[in-house]
Parts: sequence; C-alpha cells; structure tokens
Amino acid sequence: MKKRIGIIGAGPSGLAQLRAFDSLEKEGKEIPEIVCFEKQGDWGGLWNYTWRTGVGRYGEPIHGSMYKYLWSNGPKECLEFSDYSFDEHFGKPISSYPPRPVLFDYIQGRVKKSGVRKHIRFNTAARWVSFDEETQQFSVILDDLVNDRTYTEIFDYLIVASGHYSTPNMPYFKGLEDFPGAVMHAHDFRGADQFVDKNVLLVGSSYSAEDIGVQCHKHGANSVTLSYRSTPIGVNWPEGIKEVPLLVNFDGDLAHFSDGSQERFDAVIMCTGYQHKFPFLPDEMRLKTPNCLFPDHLYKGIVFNDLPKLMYLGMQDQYYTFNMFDAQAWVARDIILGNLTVPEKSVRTKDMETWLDRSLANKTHDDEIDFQTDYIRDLISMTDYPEFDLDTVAAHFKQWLKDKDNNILKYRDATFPSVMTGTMAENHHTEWMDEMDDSFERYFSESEETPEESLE
Ligand code: FAD
Ligand code: NA7
Repeated sequence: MKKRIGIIGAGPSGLAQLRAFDSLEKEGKEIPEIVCFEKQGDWGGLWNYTWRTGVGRYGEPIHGSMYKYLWSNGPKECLEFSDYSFDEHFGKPISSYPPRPVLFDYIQGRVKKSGVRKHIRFNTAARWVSFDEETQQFSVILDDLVNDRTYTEIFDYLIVASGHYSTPNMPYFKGLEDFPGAVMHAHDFRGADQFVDKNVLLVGSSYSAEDIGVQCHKHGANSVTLSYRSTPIGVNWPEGIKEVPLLVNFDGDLAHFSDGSQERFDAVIMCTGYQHKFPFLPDEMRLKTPNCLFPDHLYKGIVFNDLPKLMYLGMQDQYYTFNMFDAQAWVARDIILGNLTVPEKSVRTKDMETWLDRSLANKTHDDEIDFQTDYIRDLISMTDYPEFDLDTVAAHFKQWLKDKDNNILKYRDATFPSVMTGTMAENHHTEWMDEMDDSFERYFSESEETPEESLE
C-alpha cells in the first residue's frame, strides 16, 4: 500500500512540499499519495489577496493579511527558488522589489509548470486531527465548504503548512472602547485609501508597523505615528512619520503615551503581530510558540519532537521565505521517503537545544540573518535541493537593512544581482514613492506616465 501524506495549507510552504515530491516524480521515482487541503478557493496563501475581512463566503475566518499596494518588503533575490529562477519565469530582468501580484505570479509559475494542482482540494478546511498509536496513522476531519459536507481521511504523515501570520494578536488599551474612529488590526488592513488626510496611530515596531505606516504616508495620510513597546524601528523617518513610546490609554480620541506626551488621532491600527493558531490540532500535537527564529519542539525546525510523523513548515519568523520553505520541504520529503533518518528523541532534543541556545544569543538583526542563513545551510546539506550562494543572500539582507536605515522611502528603488543566475535586477520604470499603481499590467508597462496621465 502506498503511503498517504496529508498537507494542510496550499500557501508557499504547502506548495513547496508539493513541488518537492514532484521533483522526484519528474526523475521517474515513485512518490506517495498526496492530498493537500486548502480552505481558500485558490492557492498562494497570503499572496492570494482578498478584499474580504472577518469571515469569508463560507463563514471561515479570513486567512489573508495582505493589502493593496503591498510591494515586496525585501529584495526578491533573497527569496528566489533555486530550482526556478525569476529569469526562467519572466524571461527578462525585473526590479528587486516587485508588487504582490508579480510575486504571486512567480510563485504560481513553478507549480503550474509542475502540474501539482491535481493534489489540492480547495475550499476544504481541516477541522480536527487525531493520531492512532496502534495504527500509527492520523485521522483528519475535513469540511468540504462548498457542499457543506464533513468527512474523515487517514494519513501516514501529516504536514502542517497553515501559516502563522493570520490570527491577530490584539492587545487592549484603556479607553479604546470609547475611541470614536476606526480601530483595526493589521490583519484587516486592506489599503491606505481610507486614511487619506487622517492622523493615524500604529501600535508596534516591526514589519507591519513599518510598512503600513509608510504606505499610509505614501497614499496621503496627514500624519503617521508609530508607538513602540520595547525598541523603536529607529530609521531615518521622513517628515510626516514619527515614533513615540508605548500607548498607555485613550480619552476619547486623545492618546496618552508613556513619556507623558499626548496627541489626537482619527484611527488606530494595531500592528502587534500574530498568534500561532492551530484550532484543528489537539494539545499534544500543537506547536506553541511565539514568533521567533527557532520555535521550540521542532527538530530541524520541522519535525514535531513528540510525534515525528507530524511535521510543520514555515513556522519560523522569516527573513528568508520561499527558498527556506523549499529547504524544509525537501527535508520533510526525504524523511517521509526514508532517505533521511530521524534520530532518536535524545539526539533530536540535543540538536534543537544547540539551535535554541544560539538563537537566544542573537543580539542584532545581522546576527539573526546569519542564524537563519546557517539554519538553511544545514537543511540544504541534507538533501538534493539545489545549493545556492547563501553568503551572498545574507549580504543582500544586510544591505537591505542598511538601505532601509538610510531612506525608508527609497530602499525599494535599489537593485540586487540574482544569486541563482547572476542577472542584475532592472530599475523599475517609476520610483517607488511615485508609483501609485501596484497592478501586474502597470508593472510591466513601458510607460513612465501614470495611467491617468496617459489618458489625457
Ligand atoms: P500562508 O501564506 O499563510 O499560507 C497558509 C495556507 O494555509 C493558507 O492558504 C490558508 O488558507 C491555509 N490554511 C490555514 N488553515 C487551514 C485549515 N485549517 N485548513 C485548510 N487550509 C488552511 N514574505 C516575503 O517573502 N516577502 C514579503 O514581501 C512578505 N510580505 C508579507 C506581508 C504580510 C502582510 C504578511 C502577513 C506576510 C508577508 N510575508 C512576506 C511572509 C509570508 O509569511 C510568506 O511569504 C508566506 O506567505 C508564508 O507561506 P505559508 O505557506 O507558510 O503560509
Ligand atoms: P511581528 O514581527 O511579530 O511584530 C509584532 C510587533 O508588535 C512587535 O513590534 C511587538 O513589540 C509589537 N507588540 C506585540 N504586542 C504588543 C503590545 N501588547 N503592545 C505593543 N506592541 C506590541 O509582527 P508583524 O505583523 O510586524 O510582522 C509579521 C509579518 O508580516 C512579517 O513576516 C512581515 O513580512 C509581514 P515587541 O518588539 O515585542 O515589544
């Protein structure tokens, strides 16, 4: 009997797993039976933009946290697949920071070419998982959302690739209940349009606060204030954006901050991160972790230490993304196929502790980049995932941090060479601050005029 592999989620991580098996099948090797369950109607995970917030068509919590005008927040040369280059996909050089639809197109290109869509059951939500010690198999209860039908399937291995930037961490600040304007989490932010001419307060000091703050500034907010809990982002902010210490409470629309300052706001966006949330997993199989570079209980950041037939992909905080998910998926594949042996628990625990200790010693962002680089290097050394120049990718990341420090409004105009092909990225036809249209069509148009200007 063929082994059965269940994958929960068809975002970049789940798709990496499908591609990992496909790469072997293309070599003529036999692969297990694979079924991937995706609760959305299409693949791509967060990259599959939705205008919806709250619940979807079938009453499921909306997964998507991406928004209009989202451009890559790091150089694309740092996330490039090593078995499918940007050159292969687009046939010509493109800029280093493309908008969401262009990156979504790239993600789709590889899996369309592979033909793995047949393994995915869309509009199907994983509801509950159990493990039978006797048969050593997983039962997964699934909801077919379109036909409103619940059924169960049995698997030998289960891969959880359901993402962890979807369920908001939403703090409370005294007086919020009487704040007269909009209060939302970054998860529900769909674009800066509604904040034109507004004074916006963003709570948080990480990627979401930085990017949503800059988007609001770019698209015409009157003022943007970022409130930090521990450390300010600390870049060279332009006029119109500033950082203040932590929000303490509201009196109506008047915010009080911990340094005694106060200011009135029209809207509040909580950029306070996300929870790792797995409502379909029982306690003994559930990963419980904050957003960090090495979640505890995962051997090699993948294998659930208490139950090695359960594997997680993409659960780390992410400098690296698509190629890290690949490196993980190739390891998971080879474990399933028996090409890699998972050592006994004490060895796994020791290995995890080494990585955990090192992750706790990270002091700077550069340390974190080096850490994740070495983590991926370790994974790649275990499989036949095509090697690539990780030291240069790490250098690109460090340059990206410097560029952001220098000019947060211009870092997306920088270009980097591909480590896969050597191709130097092109300058986009329009500087990022002047480019108000993030569509695929506009991106690939030759014109420097905005669409409105060309209609005149
Ligand atoms: P996801 O993309 O979250 O996909 C998980 C999938 O699992 C989803 O399709 C979901 O519907 C499905 N799922 C969840 N639960 C169930 C269930 N119970 N049953 C069935 N299916 C389920 N990365 C970059 O490289 N560059 C960027 O510019 C960038 N920008 C980002 C901006 C934002 C606002 C956010 C939130 C993240 C950004 N990221 C970026 C990081 C992002 O996490 C990764 O690029 C990538 O999407 C992670 O892939 P994933 O497959 O692990 O998770
Ligand atoms: P992150 O990177 O997990 O950051 C969460 C931020 O929220 C961080 O600055 C936290 O501050 C802050 N936070 C969390 N809880 C609170 C409370 N209670 N009060 C104030 N501030 C708080 O999440 P992001 O959404 O920025 O990024 C996630 C992904 O989205 C990322 O991969 C991007 O690509 C896009 P702390 O530093 O812990 O004090």
